[in-house]
Amino acid sequence: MYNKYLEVSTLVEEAIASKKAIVALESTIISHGMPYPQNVETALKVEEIIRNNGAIPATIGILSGKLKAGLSREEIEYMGKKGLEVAKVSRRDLPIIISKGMDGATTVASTMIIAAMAGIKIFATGGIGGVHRGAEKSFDVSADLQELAHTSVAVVCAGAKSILDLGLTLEYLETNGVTVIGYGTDELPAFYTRKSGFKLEYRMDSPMEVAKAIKAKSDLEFSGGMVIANPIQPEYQMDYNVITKAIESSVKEAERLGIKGKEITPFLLSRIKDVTGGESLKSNIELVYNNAQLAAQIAKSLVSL
Ligand code: PSU
Ligand code: MN
Repeated sequence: MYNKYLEVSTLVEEAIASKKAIVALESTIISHGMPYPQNVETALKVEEIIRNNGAIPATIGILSGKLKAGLSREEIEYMGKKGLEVAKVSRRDLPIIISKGMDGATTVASTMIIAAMAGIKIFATGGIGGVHRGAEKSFDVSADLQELAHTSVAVVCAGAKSILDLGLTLEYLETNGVTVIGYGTDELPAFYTRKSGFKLEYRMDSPMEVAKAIKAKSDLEFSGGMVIANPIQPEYQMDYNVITKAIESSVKEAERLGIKGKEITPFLLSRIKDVTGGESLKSNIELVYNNAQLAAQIAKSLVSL
């Protein structure tokens, strides 16, 4: 019944069959979002957090052209070690990676596609892609946003980094009918900081409230995702001025070097980490843990409805 390119691990398949709570995880955050070995440690700990919160993790990636839902520990290690050598795969890249039998790390967009194929409804990550600053000239809008418009997977994230234009990102999501829920907050979190100054229309304060909204969308037979924006824990957030300066200098450096397209997000992430002396990496790791925990709780609530 599955798509012929999809391979679901035994554990995930069993969880799907018995209607257990499952949380999908992406692999670009492993290969392109963090350095080795922290990337592998984080990916494995995230899975553990999901299990400890009563759900089954399904890390998603592409190996030898197969779309994998449920990577093994060894496969996660392999992706993490290969790092930037693994292709970063979004929707447009999928046909090529499959037909050539290549390995690929999945972004939010392609992780949503594979999760939906496998029947997984909740996905935890760090930050989503969005409308880049200067998009009025560059037209750089992440394919993640179009995927959120069409593919029915709810994404728990810490908002989006201010390497993006957060105002335009929210407008784009609104136009495309994507519901954005602030979890315990009235504004869009800016990844490293709890606040961004951009107000959100909807706030929810419990996993069950979120699960009910996801169920209502599915009952309406509306296709498309949802964004659950979960602010970083107060103790791990960064100083607003420090991170703003780091982002601004990194964006300028990317412009100076003429970095564009799919390279820009990984470039900015690694540059910000260097400029902040690794402090941003620590925050990044902690907020992913926080999102994994919430996603597991939402997934559990959802299966109980
Ligand atoms: N934002 C982060 N960390 C990440 C990414 C985004 O804070 O690792 C990754 C995700 O995989 C996301 C992708 O889907 O970058 C977006 O890339 P682009 O802007 O090229 O669409
Ligand atoms: Mn882009």
